[in-house]
Amino acid sequence: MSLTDIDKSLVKAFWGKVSEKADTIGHEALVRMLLVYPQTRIYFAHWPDLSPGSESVKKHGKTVIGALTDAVNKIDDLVGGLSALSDLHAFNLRVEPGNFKILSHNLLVALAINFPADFTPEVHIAMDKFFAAVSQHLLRNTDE
Ligand code: HEG
Repeated sequence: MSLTDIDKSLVKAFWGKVSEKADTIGHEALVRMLLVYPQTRIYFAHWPDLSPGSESVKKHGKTVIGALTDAVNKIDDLVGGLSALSDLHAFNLRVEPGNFKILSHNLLVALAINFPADFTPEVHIAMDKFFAAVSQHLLRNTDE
């Protein structure tokens, strides 16, 4: 399911608001992912501390949100925009596909909690499709 022009403008407008709380969103989404879906912890076993508020979790929350902001800015060329990250996740980290759905779900939860009024069903659909598109490109860097 590809992003329509309407989806793209909803994502851009909503992400504009998100930027004021970007680090909180990244941190909350990761915290939930690691607590609610503990099978995801295996990828971060090399961190000294995986608990909420730890330096590693906070730092990675910022990293993921930064990459998503980048992707919003390159929403018309996700293939090119995400190619380096795609190689990392597919070949180096070998993240199993199901984990992208888990992270996307937790991002949606964090967004809904922090922006209850702006997170309308239309925005929900657009963000869901956006995360699915980003995940797809991180899993396989082609536009087949
Ligand atoms: Mg990934 C590193 C973004 C899903 C596990 N992830 C990174 C980095 C970015 C990023 C920007 C740093 C890249 C670098 O150092 O050059 N990740 C990113 C996005 C998404 C995603 C945008 C999906 C929306 N990552 C993801 C998932 C897992 C995962 C689902 C596993 C559950 N990422 C992962 C790990 C690292 C990164 C283990 C290395 C972390 C570290 O060692 O600090």
